Amino acid sequence: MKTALITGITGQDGSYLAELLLEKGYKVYGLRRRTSEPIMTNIQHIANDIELVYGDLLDLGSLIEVVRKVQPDEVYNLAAQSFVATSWEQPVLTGQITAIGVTNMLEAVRLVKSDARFYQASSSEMFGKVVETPQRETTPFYPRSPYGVAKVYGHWITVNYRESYDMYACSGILFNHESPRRGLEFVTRKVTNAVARIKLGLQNELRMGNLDAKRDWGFAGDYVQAMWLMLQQEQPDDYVISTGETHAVRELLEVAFGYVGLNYEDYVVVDPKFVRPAEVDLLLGDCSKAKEKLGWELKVSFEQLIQMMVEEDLKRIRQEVATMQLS
Ligand code: NDP
Ligand code: GDR
Repeated sequence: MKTALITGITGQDGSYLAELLLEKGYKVYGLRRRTSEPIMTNIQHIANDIELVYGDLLDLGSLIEVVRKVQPDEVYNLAAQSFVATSWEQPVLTGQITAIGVTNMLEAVRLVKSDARFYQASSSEMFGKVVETPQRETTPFYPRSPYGVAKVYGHWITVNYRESYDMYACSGILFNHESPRRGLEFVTRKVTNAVARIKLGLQNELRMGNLDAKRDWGFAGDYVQAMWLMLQQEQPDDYVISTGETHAVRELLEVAFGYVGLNYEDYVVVDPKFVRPAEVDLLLGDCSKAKEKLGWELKVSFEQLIQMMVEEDLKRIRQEVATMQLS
């Protein structure tokens, strides 16, 4: 039985990855922070199958202790301050967690179990300003937010540990991926949650930022497969994971509102509060290397993804309303 350690297990990707590794027969450990609100909605359903260990990416000592205890064969470093908008409000903390946190995790692995395979959650936000389209592994980085800058650091330190210490360290450059477990602050979930609330008569307006930004949106369940595949190869390498399709935020609104028979223009208001100081205008990934070398495949289309998210939000909100009416 292989043992995996997942940082960021309470987040969207951590929960899907934990499910995948459990299916494959892994013993799964997840790093958890001591926080004031320990609900952990995304992993409640697998709480008995995984083991949670306390630690924080900001605290090297805690990570060393965790790696000593877990003795992982594979480490998936998914933890980050991952919301781009917040990275302007908390640029230093974002750098500490999303950049230096990667070095902390790599150091813990190097010092305690250097033969463990390491996955770093790199991001298409590293491409930032359009230099080349579609973006691929060789496209130069030009990050446009403190988050993007921190991810560039995390990416290169991972490459550097691979080259300096001969560690099996990979960096997955993942484009946006979404699911019903996506945080409510991210644009897809903000929209699908609002569509469900508007349809059920609980809300009548949705305030948004830049509707012209374009993203390459895939399904998180498909993307965690790629993370696992990257750690099963003979040689460590870096891969772009994307759908190869791009859609404007406006199209996301059309599809999500359209799915419940509504016109987004009747509800959406552009609010400067949600417009970012610098924007990434266009993301479109070329994942041909991952398809060819990893045999990775995409299963869920953009339309299916948005439909799945609207349906899940409708279901959850209907249940919440029913529970409130009963109590
Ligand atoms: P989430 O925001 O859903 O999850 C982030 C996770 O990081 C949470 O489990 C959070 O734990 C944890 N975390 C935050 N700070 C710390 C810390 N100091 N120490 C330990 N854990 C911490 O992110 P996603 O699941 O969407 O993304 C996973 C990773 O992939 C992130 O690194 C993200 O930047 C990256 N990425 C995501 C993409 C996407 O489209 N989803 C695309 C490309 C990259 P807690 O519950 O305690 O807050
Ligand atoms: P992103 O995702 O910044 O690409 O980072 P997000 O869903 O937050 O924004 C996508 C695009 O939508 C525009 N937008 C809005 N965004 C939000 N959140 N709220 C709004 O009201 C709104 N209106 C318009 C944004 O300006 C942006 O252009 C995500 C995160 O998961 C990162 O961690 C990850 O690395 C990248 O995807 C790839």
